[in-house]
Amino acid sequence: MKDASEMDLKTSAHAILAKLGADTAVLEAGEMASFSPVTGEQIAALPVQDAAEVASVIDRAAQAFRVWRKVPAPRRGELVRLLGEELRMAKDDLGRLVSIEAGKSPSEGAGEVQEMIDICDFAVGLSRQLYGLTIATERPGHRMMETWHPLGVVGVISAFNFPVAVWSWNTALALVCGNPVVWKPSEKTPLTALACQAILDRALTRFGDAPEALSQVIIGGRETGEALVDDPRVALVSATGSTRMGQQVGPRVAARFGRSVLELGGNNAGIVCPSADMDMALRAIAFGAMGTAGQRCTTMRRLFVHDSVYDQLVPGLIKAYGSVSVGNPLTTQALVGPLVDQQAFEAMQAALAAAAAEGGKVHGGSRVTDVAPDSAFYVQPALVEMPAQTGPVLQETFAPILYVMRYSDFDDVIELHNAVGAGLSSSIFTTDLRESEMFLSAAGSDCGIANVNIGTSGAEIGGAFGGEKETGGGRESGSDAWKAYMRRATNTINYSRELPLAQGVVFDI
Ligand code: UN1
Repeated sequence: MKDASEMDLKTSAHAILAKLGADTAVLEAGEMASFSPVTGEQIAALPVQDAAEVASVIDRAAQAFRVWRKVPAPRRGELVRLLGEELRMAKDDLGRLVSIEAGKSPSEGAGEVQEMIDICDFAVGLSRQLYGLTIATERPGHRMMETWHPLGVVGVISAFNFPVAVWSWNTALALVCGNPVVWKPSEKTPLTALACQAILDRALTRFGDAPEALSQVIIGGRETGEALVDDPRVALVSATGSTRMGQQVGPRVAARFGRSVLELGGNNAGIVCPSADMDMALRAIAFGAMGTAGQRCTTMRRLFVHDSVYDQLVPGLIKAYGSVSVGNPLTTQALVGPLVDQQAFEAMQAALAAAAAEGGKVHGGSRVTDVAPDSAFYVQPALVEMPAQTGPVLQETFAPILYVMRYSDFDDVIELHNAVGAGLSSSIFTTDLRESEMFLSAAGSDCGIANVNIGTSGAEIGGAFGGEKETGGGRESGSDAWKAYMRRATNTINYSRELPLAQGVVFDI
C-alpha cells in the first residue's frame, strides 16, 4: 500500500473516509463536484438532496426529537462524551481531511479538530448545568422558577473555512440540550461533513439506545439550504457564512417565527497604540491577518497604527509579508496555504485594484504560481497602506488583505474602528491601562469579541462566539450560548390554600 503522501488527494481523502467508517459508495455517485484547494483537483462528486428529500430528513429528525427530549440531560451528555473520545482517536485523520478539503496547514487542521474536542468537553459539563433561576414571587405561598426545555430540530448551515468546528459547536450544544441536528455543510466541504457524521455514528453505536436520525447531513446547494431554512419543524437555524447569506436566511426564518443564530461576516480591526509591545504586536498581527490565508471570519482585515510608532512597526510588517512562506500545506511547512478557489482569488484582486484606486499602496498580493498546478490559487498575502478608511476597506473580502492606516487621536480611532458594517472581533495593542479599558468599555469597541494584546482570531470555545451589527448578533459555543438551543418556561406554583392574584387584582366570584 502506498504511503498517504504518495497518493493523489482524491484517493487519500476517500481512504480517510473509509477508515472512519463513512459510506464511500456515494463519493462519486452524484453531480455535485468538490475540489481540493491544495491542487484544484476534483476529489468527489456527491448526490444532492432535493427539497422533498430534505423534508423527509426533517421528518425523521422531528421523530428523533420526541424521544431525545425525554432522555435526561446528563445521559445526553454521555453521547457527547463519547463523541469527544471518538474525535480524539480520529484527530489526525480528520485534521488531514480538513487540510485536503479546506487547504489548512496540518497545525490548523489539527487545531480545528481540537476545537471540536474542547466543545465536547464543555458540553459534557454543561449537560449537568442547564440551570434555571428560582425567582422571588410577590404572592404568599407561591414559588416561581424557570425551566429550560429542549427546543426542537436544529438546522446547521456552515461555511467552508471552518468545515468541522462550527458543526461541533452547534451539535455538541444541541445534543446535550435535547435537540436533533440536520446539517447542511458548505458545497465546498462536503467530505469533512461525511467524516463527522461517521465519527458521530461510531459514538452513537457505543451509546446504544439513542433514537435514529439524531444527526443527519444533507448535501447540496441553495435549494437544499432553503428547504431547511423554510421548514417550520426546524426550530432553530444556526447559519455561518456571508452577510449576504444571512440577509436571506434571517428574514425567512423570522417570517415563520423560527429562531436563528447568525454568525456572518467580520471586518475585524486591530489598533496599535504608542505604548504597545511592538514585537508581540507584529507577531499577533501576522497570524491574525495572514493565518488561514485570511479566510477566517475573525481574520484581521484593518489595522490602525499610531503616527508615532508607524515607522517602527509597519516596515517590519511589510518585511514579514514579503518573506512569509506560501505553499502546499500537505507537502511543505508553509504558513500560508491556498485560497479556496478562483472566485476568491478574483475577489481579492478586485479589492486590491479598488484599494489602489483609492490611493492605497499595495505590498504583495500577487498570485504564487510555482507551488501548485494552475487549478489551485495561492497568493502572497497583501498589506495595503491606505490614506483613509474608504472603498474596499469597508467591506469583508475573504482573502489575506490587511489595510493599514495611521491615526493620531484615540477617540477618533475608536470612531473609525466602529465605522464599518460588521461587528465580530477586534483588538488593541497597548500597555496603557486607560486605553485598554476605554477600548473594552461601553464607549469602546462595538464588537462581540474585544481583545487586548492578542489578535482578533483564534478564540477559545469557553467564551460566547459571535458579533453585532452585520455579523448577525448570534452567539455560539461557550458561556450561556446554550440558551439559544432551549426554550424557557416560567413556572409559578401555588402551594397555599388561597388564590391571591398578582398586582393586587381582585376578582371575587
Ligand atoms: C470562523 O472563521 O468562522 O476564533 C470561526 C477563531 C476560531 C473560529 C473561527 N476559533 O478564529
